[in-house]
Parts: sequence; structure tokens; C-alpha cells
Amino acid sequence: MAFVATEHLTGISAPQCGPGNNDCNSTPVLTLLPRQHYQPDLPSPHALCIRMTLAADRRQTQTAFELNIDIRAVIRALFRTATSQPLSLLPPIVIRFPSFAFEDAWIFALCVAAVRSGASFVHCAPAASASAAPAAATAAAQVVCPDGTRVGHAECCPFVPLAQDLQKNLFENECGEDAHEVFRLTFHDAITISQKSPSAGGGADGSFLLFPDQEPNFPGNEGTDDSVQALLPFLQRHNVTAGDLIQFAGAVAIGNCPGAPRLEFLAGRPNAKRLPARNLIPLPSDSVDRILSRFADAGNFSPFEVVSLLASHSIARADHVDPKIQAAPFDSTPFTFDTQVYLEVLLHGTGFPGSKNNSGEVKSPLPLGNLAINGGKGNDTGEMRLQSDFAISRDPRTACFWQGFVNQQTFMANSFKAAMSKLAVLGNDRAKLVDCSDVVPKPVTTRVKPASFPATKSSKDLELVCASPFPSLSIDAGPRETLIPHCPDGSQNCP
Ligand code: HEM
Ligand SMILES: [Ca+2]
Repeated sequence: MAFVATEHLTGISAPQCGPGNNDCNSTPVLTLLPRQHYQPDLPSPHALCIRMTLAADRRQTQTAFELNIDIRAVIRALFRTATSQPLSLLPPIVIRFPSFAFEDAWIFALCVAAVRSGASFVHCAPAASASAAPAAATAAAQVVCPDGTRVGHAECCPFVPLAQDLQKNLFENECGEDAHEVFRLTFHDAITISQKSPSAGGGADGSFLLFPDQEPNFPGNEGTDDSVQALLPFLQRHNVTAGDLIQFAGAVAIGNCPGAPRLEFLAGRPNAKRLPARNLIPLPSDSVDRILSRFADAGNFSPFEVVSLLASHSIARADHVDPKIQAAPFDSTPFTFDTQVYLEVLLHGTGFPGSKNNSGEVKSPLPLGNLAINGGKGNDTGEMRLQSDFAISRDPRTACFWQGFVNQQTFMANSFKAAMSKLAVLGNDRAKLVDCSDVVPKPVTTRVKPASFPATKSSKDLELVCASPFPSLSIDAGPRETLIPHCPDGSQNCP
């Protein structure tokens, strides 16, 4: 057997019924995904760590349990296969429940796993290591800030006016260009750290804002100067560190995008002292090997977590990949944090929205836009596809994770949130930070529609590598390629 002790299963319940979600009519689902997520926490090769997200009463709580059962027996039973493949290559298994009693569903799921594994006894207890779980739930609000807001810790007070200032003077409460660019900066600031080369950079330390004339010029950072210039005045006006400002502004920004989760925010990142090394940012022309090993080197990110983080490309448009076109979107809903990007990247590519032969770009399924139709006057460039997204969606190590997010809005948003919790504190000691998640504004609750094939596309256009069944999705009506909105309000022309 090729199982290694660092591979685990994780279970995450998908549906959450309430404002801003699209799963109200579906049955609760438990997805058990093979995963190498909690490397430090496996007490023995015979334990199975199941991590759960409970969506009962519309609050999310997370609990980790450990079952003292034979992991190989569970795998064989769950996947009905005596496979020698690593767990990360196995398809996810989905169990559907007939009711919305989430707690019952979880206990039932654990029993199913245990019974199927043939375990003679099952012992469930909270995971011994708290490091597996995100920081403890936000402390009960007990401090009153100068403006009267109640927060968990005094250190969180400066972020209250900062959130208001960002919304009013930068984002205008929209999931627009500024929100996208600022969100991207959370990644580019954090990823410049290396376990192999400890002096190469400090991770999420605000170096971008402290060396604003240098770091945006590094390879892979094309376009980050806009968000750096946008954030610098906020660093002047507010008493927060540069690293905290970047991660907090990203959390505020993404909350303006329908479908996005409310991110964790921990405060207290010390300011960067030095500029990081230049070569730590993944490029869209990089191989999957190189990308996965860069993320592993930066912070032990598993392939599942890398795929989870790429949900961000659901609210993304490129200005610098093709010098001939601006704001070329990666999916047909660039102002909605949905699963369309996972679907659309799996479609057969037919052409380029602008010029050919750009580094890091491959053919997309929706290249037409309305530029051509309107004699060059339209605003829809057509969709762009990054070579890295394409390769990750079709690599055996990541294809099932990628496909597993299609039309799984809540699962995708929860997985993204969990991976962002790791990204946002790279280079920092979680234990020294203060949980200020309560000052992150609540995300917009606009309903997100289920994933659907863009007009003219169907399941015939799918290029699937993962053997799991593909969800059945509707097709948008229309005689020609779906036009992609250019503005956050869904229109083609912004005021
Ligand atoms: C495999 C690693 C990744 C690669 C190679 C990559 C590459 C790119 C590229 C080339 C662009 C277009 C930039 C431009 O031309 O303006 C882009 C945009 C973007 N990326 Fe990534 N990215 C990666 C991972 C991530 C992650 C982990 C995040 C966040 C957690 C992220 C967030 C974004 C956002 C929000 C944008 C849109 C910016 C805008 O619309 O202005 N990316 N990415
Ligand atoms: Ca989208």
C-alpha cells in the first residue's frame, strides 16, 4: 500500500440554507475528500482525521474529530477499491442525507465510515492538536472602541474605521477592479517566503507597501502597483501595520463579491524589514510541478489548498498577460465569487480573446466578446485562460479537486476560506496574533446562481481528467457566446 501517514480524509458539508446561497433546495451533502491537509496532527498511521464544517443555524463552526480506526480499511470501504494509488488521486465520495439535521448527519457519516471500515470500536474526541483548526472562535465582544463599536480585543479597534474608509473611498462597496486588485495583493505579499531559504522573505509582512517602488516590479507582480498605490494613503491614515492592512483590505474587498465567505482576520503582523527575493511568485507559464512545490515550500499548502485558493480567479481579469487587451476575465462572472471558473476552465479552448503567443496564456472557450462584433467598440474582450489554471485543472494530482468544486458553492467558499486562513498568516506565528475576525464586514448576501454552461456550450465541450461523475448543469440561453459583463452592475458600460 502506498498510503503515507500525512494523507487524511476531510469531510465538509456543502449546503447552507439562507440569504446569499444557492443550495436551498438540495439535500445536505457530505463530501469526503482525500487530502494531505493536517500533516502535523496524525497521531498514528491508523487514525483518520475528519474535519467538518457544520452549517447548522446558518453559523459556521468547525470541529475536528479523530477516529481510532484503520485508515486503509476505511479507504477500501469508502472507495470500494483496494488501490495502491496515493489518496490524493482518489475521487471524492459524496454521501447525501435526506434531511437538514446537520449534527445528526455528521454523526451518521462518522458511523458509516466506522462501520464500513469494520472497526470494532470507535472513539470520537476533539482533535488533540488545536493547530489543525483555525484560530479559536472570535472572543465574545467585550471591548468598546472609541466609536462605540464592541469588539473582542482592543487591538481590533483601528480596523473599524479602516473598513469604513476602504469601503467609502476605495471599493465603493463593489466587487470591482479595485477590490479584485487589492485581493490579489494578499497573495502576492504572503507568498514571498521559503522554508528552503529562510532569509528569502517574510511572507505576509506588508513588504509591498514598505518597498512600493521595488516589489511591484518583480516578475509575476505585473499590475500590483495599482493596488499598492491605492492602499498607501490608508497606511498613512490608520494606525495598523502594512501586512495587516493588506490582509484586512483583502478581506473587506472580497466581502463585496456575491458568494464570497467572510474571511478570518488576525491582527498583529510586524512590519517587513527587508525586501523579499524576486523569484518566489508563481507565473502563469510555470508547470504544475513548479507551482505545487512553490506553494509547499511557502507554507506546506496541499494540492487541494492550491486548488481552493484559485477560487480567487473567479473574480479576476488580466491587464498584463496580453498587452493588446485590458480587463480580460478568467470566467464569465468576474464580479461574482462563484464556481464558474472551475467549470469554464474545463471547457475545450477555441481561441484567444486578443493576440496569440502570450506567455502563460492558452486558448479559452469564450474568446469572442463583442469587440469584434461592434467594430472594436465593445467592452467585453472575451474570456482569457491562464496556462497554469488549465494545467492544474487537468493534472492528475489536482483534477478531482478542481472538478469537485463545480457547482459546489458552499464547499468551494469554505475550502477557500480555510486555505486563506493559512495564506494570510504566512511568516507569522498564529499564536502571537489577535483574532479580529469580528471586525471584517459581513459579506454581501446577494444570491449566487447555480453554475451553468455559457450559451453555446454544453457537457460535450468538457475536457475531463477526473473519473468522478460530472454534475448536470443547465445551459444559458442564447444564439451566441455569452457576453461577459464589464461592470460590477452587470452592464457593458460603467459610468
Ligand atoms: C498558481 C498560482 C497563480 C498564478 C500563476 C496566478 C496568475 C495570475 C495572473 C497572470 C493574473 C493576471 C494579472 C494581470 O495581468 O493583470 C492573475 C490575476 C489575479 N489573481 Fe492570480 N495567480 C495565481 C494564484 C492566485 C491566488 C492564490 C490568488 C489569491 C488568493 C490570486 C488572485 C488573483 C486575483 C484576485 C486576480 C485578479 C486581479 C485583477 O482583476 O485585477 N491568484 N493571477
Ligand atoms: Ca466568477
